[in-house]
Amino acid sequence: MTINDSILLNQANLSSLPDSITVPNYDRSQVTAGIVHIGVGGFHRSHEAFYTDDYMQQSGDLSWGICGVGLREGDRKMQSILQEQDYLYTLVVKHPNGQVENRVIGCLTDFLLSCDAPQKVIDKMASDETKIVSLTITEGGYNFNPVTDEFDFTHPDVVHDLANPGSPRLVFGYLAAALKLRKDAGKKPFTIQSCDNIQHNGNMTRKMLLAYVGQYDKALASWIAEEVQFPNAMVDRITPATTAADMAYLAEEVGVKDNWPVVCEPFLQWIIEDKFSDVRPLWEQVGAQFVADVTPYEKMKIRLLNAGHSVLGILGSIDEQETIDGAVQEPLFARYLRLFMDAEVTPILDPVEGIDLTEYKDVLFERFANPNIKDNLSRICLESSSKVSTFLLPTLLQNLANDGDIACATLVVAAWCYYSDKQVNKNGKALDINDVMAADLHKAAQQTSDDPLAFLQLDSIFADVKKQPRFVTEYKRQIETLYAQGDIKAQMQAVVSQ
Ligand code: CS2
Repeated sequence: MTINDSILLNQANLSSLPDSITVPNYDRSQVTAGIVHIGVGGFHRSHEAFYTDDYMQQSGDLSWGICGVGLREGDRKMQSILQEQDYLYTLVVKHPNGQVENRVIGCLTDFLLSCDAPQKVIDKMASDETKIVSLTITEGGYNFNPVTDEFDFTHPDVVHDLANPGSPRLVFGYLAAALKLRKDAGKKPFTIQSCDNIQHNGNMTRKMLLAYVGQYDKALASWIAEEVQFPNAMVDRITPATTAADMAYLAEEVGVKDNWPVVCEPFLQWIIEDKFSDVRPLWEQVGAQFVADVTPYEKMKIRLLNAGHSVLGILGSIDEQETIDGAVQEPLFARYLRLFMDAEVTPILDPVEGIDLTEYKDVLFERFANPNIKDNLSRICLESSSKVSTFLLPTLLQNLANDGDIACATLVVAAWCYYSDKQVNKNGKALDINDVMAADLHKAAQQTSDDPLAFLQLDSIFADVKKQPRFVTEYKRQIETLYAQGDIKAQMQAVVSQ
């Protein structure tokens, strides 16, 4: 089949799609949007949207459509592609054995861009239909200082939003404006549901929103504190960035022309605290787990999976690895990662009911090794300044306090400095670095030859760890060797052989 023979994905063509692709079994014209979701990236579309679509398929309860919202100009491309496809997209689930499941997800009902129509976004969130506002705005989107965990009022967008409450740029301005409309109308609030990889993501959202609102409207802040629920949740499904090859596969082998499908692994998990401001979808009917306290699950996942990704991402990038599966199939990278998980993370995890940690780690290795999920290291290293602070440094700090092992994590910090300074891999190939702090990271890292501890000057990241002499000594040793020899594998080998 050629791309010209493929059928364009849209509502009118749904019934003509090939049999090999599953399509929604519900009447999309009857769906109402009980959820407004901010940050419609690949992960939202493979995870919450998948669960919600599945729930509507199985229950027939059509009040859980999702209205997407983009807060950045960069979301325009996704918005216009999805709009052309009547908000339909294909989820391509790739198993390690080569089996592929293709399914059209139908629960997205609309997509608003806040930069075009801020009031429309606020009104949508405030409307009676909306029961949940969910978020995947990345770790950096919560605007907290990672060292103090306090709201960063110095951020230029926050200054803007406080002065322009009708057309905010950040999520907090939208949540605050919509909740104010609800409060003034005497209505119930919506639930605010974070789906980002932050420990206690609900508590963090609550704390940041209350700090922001408390700055200018104490009465609204008290109402939010009393009435709005922010369930913590652990979210999981590896979802690499969509590539041109993914679109070509759908067009040429399946016969569907989809301009922004999502590819993901079969594994998925969502563990949520059962506290909602109003009604919610019965996601437990389609595999989500509701628990009273999500703390041990989220810590396990973030410190093993997400930190494990960063370990492979940063070390692998300065070597010559391109993808997570490629890196984990190299024995040295696999041994290093396992040592990090066993010696530095496992000792600080609390027991998790129903989960055998050894098995959990074995499954993580299988997931990372899935040869059909080409998860590029440039995606993994995207916004490393937030990821390292959230996924890795808390483990390092806990081990420093407990006299635990720190060699693996410390070498990753040294490697991150080298990566930020050189910006090329060991073969001289330019690294694709995307980080709001990229310029600061580069500037600090560049001074390493004169001062081996220069990178640690970045207080918003390292203020706590750099106070620890044991860390500083180990970091200095690692960074001096790295700058003298430029051989990351030799240093990884030395760590695993210790
Ligand atoms: C990754 C996550 O962004 C990252 O660094 O670790 O996107 C990861 O793939 C997901 O959290 C998996 O659930």
